[in-house]
Amino acid sequence: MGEAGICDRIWRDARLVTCVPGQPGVIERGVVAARDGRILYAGEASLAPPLRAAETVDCGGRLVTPGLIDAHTHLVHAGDRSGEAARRLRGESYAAIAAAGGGILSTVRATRAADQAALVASALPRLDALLAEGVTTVEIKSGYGLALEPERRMLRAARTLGERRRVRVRTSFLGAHAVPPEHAGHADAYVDEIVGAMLPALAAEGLVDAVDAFCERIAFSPAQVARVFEAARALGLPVKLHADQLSDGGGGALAARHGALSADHLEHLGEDGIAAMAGAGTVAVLLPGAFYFLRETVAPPVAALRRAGVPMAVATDCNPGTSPLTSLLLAMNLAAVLFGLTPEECLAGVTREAARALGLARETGMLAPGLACDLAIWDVTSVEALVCRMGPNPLQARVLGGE
Ligand code: DI6
Ligand code: FE
Repeated sequence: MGEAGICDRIWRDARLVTCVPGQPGVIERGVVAARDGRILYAGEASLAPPLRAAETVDCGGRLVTPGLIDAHTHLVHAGDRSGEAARRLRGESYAAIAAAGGGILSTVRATRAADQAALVASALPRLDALLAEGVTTVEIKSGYGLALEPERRMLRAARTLGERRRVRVRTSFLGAHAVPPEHAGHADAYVDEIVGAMLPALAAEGLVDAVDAFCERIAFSPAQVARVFEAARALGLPVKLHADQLSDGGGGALAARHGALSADHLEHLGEDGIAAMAGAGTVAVLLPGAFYFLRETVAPPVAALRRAGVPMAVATDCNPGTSPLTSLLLAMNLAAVLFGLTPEECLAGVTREAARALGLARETGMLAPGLACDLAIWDVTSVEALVCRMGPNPLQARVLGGE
């Protein structure tokens, strides 16, 4: 504790949910103490060491959780694909629309045409919607540039968002999202460019916190993804994967083999993939917004993931095509209703497990000594009341790094 529990700020009379494994679901009359942006103590007031602080915040019995973490977003993009979604509702398929030049490539055209300031300006309202619901950490992917210059603009826009708002931003380079038109029919040549030119340059500029890829029949093969992952490893960067979303392509197992932080989507994940992920400690990031918006019918194998002890995170997948969702609270509700997660699993999925999925388990995601003091303070008294509603935003305050 050091210096007799002197701290900068104390939050008292909280109903605390620490999300630390083994601790009670809710700690009544909890207290959180922070110094230099880090948690000194989080737990029952009656068990706390003597604490003295310049400022005390009375939580009035409100629920206090770790700040929320959205571990999978495509927040930075240009263009509008709502017309395309309406065509899908009239019966056209995602694949047919993509084949006719729509889909990801339509967003690529719009994003390539946008400068960095425009990318930041269009992403800010989406980011603000997340922050208004208690998000303190957000992952942002590239992947709509698909060439060095526009991918760099997307990643710089993501970094700029982190400077314009009080939020921790983690970037993922998703050059292997789709094959760009100039390489149509030559995916391997595009992968050559990713591993030989794009990734090394962007990593050298400090723009890449992790490397992602889309492993799917309509995107990149396991062998192509493996090349991208090997290039990431050579640069010391962690990897993650869009895996088994539309078909079982062995993506979960591939991610696990490469020690991935996470494998995301996983609707069609098979038994082998589950076992491999459990063995590797790869987090399953569930994205119920895309499942809902694409009107999918095969849900990820949540019961089997739970049995195998695979950690499960929940994220928005905020993107213009398959999950135009800017509410992590609604993602939690969808994960409960559509995938069968318990309210506690939903909360752990946007805190502790989401931090793991970003390689931030030692930084945030739980209320425990030494971690960043990232809090969300809610005008509700139970975790159920956060998850089992659609629309209300009970956030009362958001704290990042003790502020
Ligand atoms: N899976 C998805 O659901 C999104 N990307 C991906 O790899 C789709 C992105 C889009 O349609 O723009
Ligand atoms: Fe995605």
